[in-house]
Amino acid sequence: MNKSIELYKETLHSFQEEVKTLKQLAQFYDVSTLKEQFEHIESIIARDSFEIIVVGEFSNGKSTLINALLRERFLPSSINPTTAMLNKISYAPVKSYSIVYRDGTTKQMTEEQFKSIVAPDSKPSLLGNLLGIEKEKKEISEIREAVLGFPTDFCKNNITIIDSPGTNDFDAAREAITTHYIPRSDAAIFILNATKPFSESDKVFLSRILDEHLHKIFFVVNFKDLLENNIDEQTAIDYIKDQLAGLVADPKIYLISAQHALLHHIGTTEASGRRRRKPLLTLEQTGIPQFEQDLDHFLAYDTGFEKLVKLRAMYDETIDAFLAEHLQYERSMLQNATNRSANEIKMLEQKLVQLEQKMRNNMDVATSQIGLHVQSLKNWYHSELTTISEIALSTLDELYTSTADQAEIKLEIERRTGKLESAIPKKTVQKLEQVMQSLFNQNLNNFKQELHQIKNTISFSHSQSSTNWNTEFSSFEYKESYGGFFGGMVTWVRDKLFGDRRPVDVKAKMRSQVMERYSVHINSNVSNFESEMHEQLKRMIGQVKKMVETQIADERKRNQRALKMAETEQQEIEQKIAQLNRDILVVERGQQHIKTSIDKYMKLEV
Ligand SMILES: Nc1nc2c(ncn2[C@@H]2O[C@H](COP(=O)(O)OP(=O)(O)OP(=O)(O)O)[C@@H](O)[C@H]2O)c(=O)[nH]1
Ligand SMILES: [Mg+2]
Repeated sequence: MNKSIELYKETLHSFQEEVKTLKQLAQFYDVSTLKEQFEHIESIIARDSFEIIVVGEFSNGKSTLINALLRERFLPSSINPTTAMLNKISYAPVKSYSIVYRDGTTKQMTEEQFKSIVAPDSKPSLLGNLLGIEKEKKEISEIREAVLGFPTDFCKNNITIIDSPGTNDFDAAREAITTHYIPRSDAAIFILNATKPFSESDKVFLSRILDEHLHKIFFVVNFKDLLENNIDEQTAIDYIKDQLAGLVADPKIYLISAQHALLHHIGTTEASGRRRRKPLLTLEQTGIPQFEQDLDHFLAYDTGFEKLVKLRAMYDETIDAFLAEHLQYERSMLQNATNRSANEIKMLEQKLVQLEQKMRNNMDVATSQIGLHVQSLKNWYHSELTTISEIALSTLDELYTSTADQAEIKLEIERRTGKLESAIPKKTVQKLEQVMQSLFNQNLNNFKQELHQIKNTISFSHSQSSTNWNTEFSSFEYKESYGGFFGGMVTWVRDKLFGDRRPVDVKAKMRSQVMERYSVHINSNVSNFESEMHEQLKRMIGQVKKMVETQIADERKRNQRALKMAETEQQEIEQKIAQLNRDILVVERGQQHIKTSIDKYMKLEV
């Protein structure tokens, strides 16, 4: 049959292997529609026979044409709609008739039984057998198809010819043929009627056949004998060619008379003894010999080719859908996802670095301003001490008399200055707080806000919960150490003032005592205070700096955890993308492989 049957089988085999892989992939990606499509292709590959289906409107001569090819009135035919179901005719050494029911069961039968079921109207039932007809009709609805054997060379080499029921608009049978049988067939004989060529319904039917990748179609125009002359014949052919233009490239059109050819073939050998009409056309004129020759050639040489063309078209369509709608689509989605998280990570890192730098600058500025603030603190402290000293001396002047009790005076001085003195540490703390506020408050609030924003970005993308953010910057830990300084100073002053009891000129002595206590040490006290304030502010700024750094470091750590998560996600996504890339490559290579092996086969065939 085929010049290259081995290569054909080889090509089909590699096709089968590719489809198997792809079916598994479709299953892996859970695309059931494609999986079904691949299974359908598999079923076509697995089927060893070549199926050629005869289609067309009812009474166009489908059954008669097949009979002419078989050279026997094997299938029933009549002017009424006749063929009621699909008849599949394959080679068998002796004629055989069987019916396949919808439930899958098969029933062998005699020719008579078969004809009464398959074409009940072609053989008028006895009037009294009305019940029988009803029964037959009911039976037809349960039948899926008839499988017939016939001893003919035409069907040798696994060729099956299928006679289909006639169709017209909105016909259920047509629907079943187009949706169920056409996609399975490898080629078609489309029968038209020369006296009413290419109706609108023919056109609709044809476009559906073409949609199903059935591209090998023989256009057979029957009833040639009913045309008056050559001019009519040419007109019919031209009209059909016109109609097919744009739908089918280079269509093969045969003008035939199936009935007249059949009459020629049956000749005098027909045993039935029925009355025969004298053939009006010669066998050559029936167009059948030419058609037969082309069909034979096609069946002998081109069936494998046709099957592969059809398979490749279905395969390409399925692969394209698989690639574009599933694999490549999914890949681009995942690629977008990785770009997004990579950008987020970069952005967060950058923001933290910027914030850290900004805070360092703020600290530097604050440190450089320490001197300025210490100067004003020092001035304030000096004036406080001076005021206290003045109060002390004026109190002595006011109260001193020679009879006055010295202890009383000292007590009064102590009373008047004590409140002011003891208020100094508290006031100093307040002043320091003011200084810190003027140095940092705005900065720290901004810092807080900015860090918060960064955290939000992180928690938005990676849902990390924030901890400890409510640490307040206002609770500095400088009060204790500052209190220590003043405590020491007060003790020292008290010892100086009240521990000494030398008997000298009483007022002068008292005055010098007051001076010693309140005035003499003002400058050294102020200078101690100054260096202490300097240290304090430095320490406080250092604490703020540490706090900021800790906050940022914490954020960094958190960010790093988020990064790790993002990276793991990214790794997963990248793994998926790599998997998709591999699978896309598998699909593309498979497609290429099929293309080359089919091309190789076709080169040999042409
Ligand atoms: N004059 C003439 N009549 C034909 C020709 N071919 C078929 N017929 C007749 O047309 C009628 C219909 O033929 P069938 O073969 O039953 O047509 P069909 O397409 O199988 O019809 P359905 O099975 O009903 O769809 C029959 O009476 C045939 O004898 C032909 O070439 N010329
Ligand atoms: Mg028929």
